[in-house]
Amino acid sequence: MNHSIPIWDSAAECQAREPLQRLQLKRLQQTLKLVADNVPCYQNKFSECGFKPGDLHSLADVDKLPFTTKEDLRLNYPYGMFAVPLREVVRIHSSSGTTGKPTVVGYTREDIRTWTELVARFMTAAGVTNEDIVHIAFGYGLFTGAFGLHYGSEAIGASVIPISGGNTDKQLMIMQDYRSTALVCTPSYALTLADRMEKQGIKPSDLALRVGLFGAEPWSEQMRHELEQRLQIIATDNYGLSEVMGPGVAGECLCKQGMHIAEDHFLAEVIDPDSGQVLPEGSVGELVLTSLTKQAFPMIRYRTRDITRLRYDRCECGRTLARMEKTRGRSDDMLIIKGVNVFPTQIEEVLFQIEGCEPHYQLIVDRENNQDRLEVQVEVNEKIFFDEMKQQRTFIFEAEKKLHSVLGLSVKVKLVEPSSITRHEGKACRVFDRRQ
Ligand code: DLL
Repeated sequence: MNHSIPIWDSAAECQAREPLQRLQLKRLQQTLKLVADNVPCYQNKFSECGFKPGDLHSLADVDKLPFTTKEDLRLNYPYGMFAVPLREVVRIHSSSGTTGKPTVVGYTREDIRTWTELVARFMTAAGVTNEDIVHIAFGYGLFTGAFGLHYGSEAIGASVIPISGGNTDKQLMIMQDYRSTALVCTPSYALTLADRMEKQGIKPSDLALRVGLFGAEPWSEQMRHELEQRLQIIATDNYGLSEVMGPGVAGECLCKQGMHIAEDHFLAEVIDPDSGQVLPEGSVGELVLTSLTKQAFPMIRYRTRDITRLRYDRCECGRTLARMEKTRGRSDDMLIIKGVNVFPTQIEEVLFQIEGCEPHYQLIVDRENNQDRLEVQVEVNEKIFFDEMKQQRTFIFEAEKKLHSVLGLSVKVKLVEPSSITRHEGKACRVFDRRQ
């Protein structure tokens, strides 16, 4: 074990698999009893498939349990899935639903304690200590990002700057003056900050930043590289979703080889999104999560729609908890173009490898003469945009060729003026599907 890397809760994070699995089984049985006694949605689901909580004797039996989907949460809006009376709930958050009603999630005091611990775990894994000044640029509000990271930072003893989202110039002023060392936001907002710095002539050495804790949206390894170079930081990834808790479900250590899942609090499975079958270890598929300790809002086999792969080998940092690969995105974000599955992150990876490409792009999907058409609009540096046509043509040719070879699909690349694509303050929105 590498003792130079601090671990927040080594008893939990470095335990052997056998005791971990015993703990998971015990906690799963308790959770099943909790929902069977208190949540009508689960009572109905269990009776429909003839399952009784006492029937679960091993973790392998988990596939006998029904899935929970976002639709279940919508049907039980707002409080129907809560397993405790509201007087025991001390906090309510909501998912960032873009259509229809949001989903509502609740926390007991104990749930907040667990959440705080799990965020402190991954922040410590990313190298944050009580010496750090943590700059939280997630929007404070119903979104779980800001409050989650805020409580975790305080538990570590770091100094928190709850600046919240937006107002990029002020962010940069505070970052310089207060000497922020750890930046918390979405990767796309980190990029917006880097762009603004460049515009204002602020150099990374004018700031004290050394680490970024980025999450809440998919981002590629190329984007990581870009952020590390431009901000001169170590950029780490962390994952979570409000339905399951918020940030803290999984996070990277400094080895940056996948995000450690808090398996003592969540049981993770990977399934085939079409058949619902559990896939063998190491397969790419949809992540399904079951909460093992949550009180107010337990989730049984929640279909996250996020596509990833799990690995169970021991990490160089000494943690034994399984790791999930950077997610390629949600299966709902996956575009199907002329029958080919395309994730926006695949396009991002290709674009960022091309000389002169700026890290800002958007995807426009349309239908022409009954044929799907994907246009990739991308910003290029001023030199290419305002220079001779020849250079532009070369860029387009190279981008279209590389995209074709990675996606197996012809796409049209259009160069757009520097700074013309909307910058993001929260989660990026890069896909415009005009086929519907
Ligand atoms: O985004 C929770 C969060 C806040 C995670 C801050 C990390 C940091 P929701 O708004 O409910 O919750 O969105 C959850 O965002 O199902 C994924 O599709 C996506 N997502 C979250 N983290 C990552 C990540 C928060 N690191 C949805 N990589 C999830 C890729 C992510 N996608």
